[in-house]
Amino acid sequence: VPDEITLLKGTPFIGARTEVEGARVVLFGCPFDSTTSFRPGARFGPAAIRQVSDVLETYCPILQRDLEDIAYADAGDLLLPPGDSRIALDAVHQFTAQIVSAGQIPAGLGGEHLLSLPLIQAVHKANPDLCVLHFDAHMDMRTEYLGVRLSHASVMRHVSKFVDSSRILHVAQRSGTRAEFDAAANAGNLREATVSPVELRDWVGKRPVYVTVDLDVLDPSVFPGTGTPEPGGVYFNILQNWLVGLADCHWVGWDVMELAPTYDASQVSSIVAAKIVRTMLLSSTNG
Ligand SMILES: [Mn+2]
Repeated sequence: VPDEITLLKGTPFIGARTEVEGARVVLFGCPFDSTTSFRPGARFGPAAIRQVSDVLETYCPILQRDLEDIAYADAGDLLLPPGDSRIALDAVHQFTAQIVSAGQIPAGLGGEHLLSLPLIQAVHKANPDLCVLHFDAHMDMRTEYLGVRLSHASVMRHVSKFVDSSRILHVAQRSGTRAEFDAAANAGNLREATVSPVELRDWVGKRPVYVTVDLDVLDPSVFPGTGTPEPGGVYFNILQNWLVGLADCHWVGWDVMELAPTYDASQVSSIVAAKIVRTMLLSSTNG
């Protein structure tokens, strides 16, 4: 376990303050991709999201809300050691716990999806009645991947050890083992891509919600810049409408994971990721 948390400061996300104190939402980068099973590169995701974020307007005409009206900070990137998941997970957990104990909403920018685990753990500790919305192409419910238990293919399996399956909703998954899909069918906690924003909002209800977005939930034609692209995904507006529909819910944490910018020279994937971050900043602070 590292003695202290080290944050690397760069250009912040559009409109963000760099001072964490007093912010309602605290963005921070998790540049780590050591367990990525196919194509590495998600460690460069946080920097790419920030770099292109200036192309966005601060105003969202769908939500009719402006980033200028909310207090959010960009704390920078956590210094995470390549190749040691436990140290990386501990650092993310420690920093998330700090944010949560200050009454703020932690928002992680990935980085590989495994890093959602310590984020959700720290948020769950303060919110025992937490429910989790999981947008992803993949079930991520494997017990291990090639012998590795702490894998990005196992992240939701680990989450399900402390958040009951009835309080996890998997949305739009289209890739996984038969066992993963059978388990979700038995638990009744998988929704197809046709699920409406209202259905998702009603499922969350008044409970504190953590929203984890693995961006590969989007179709590779929309979002090719990722480590494990999976055809058959949703268009941008589908994902955005789901997130907009949650604007009146009680958000207590969220993340946007798995942008690997070097696989998309057009930078469209990075812009897609940045716009999803903007949407989640505005939706999570509507109340
Ligand atoms: Mn995935």
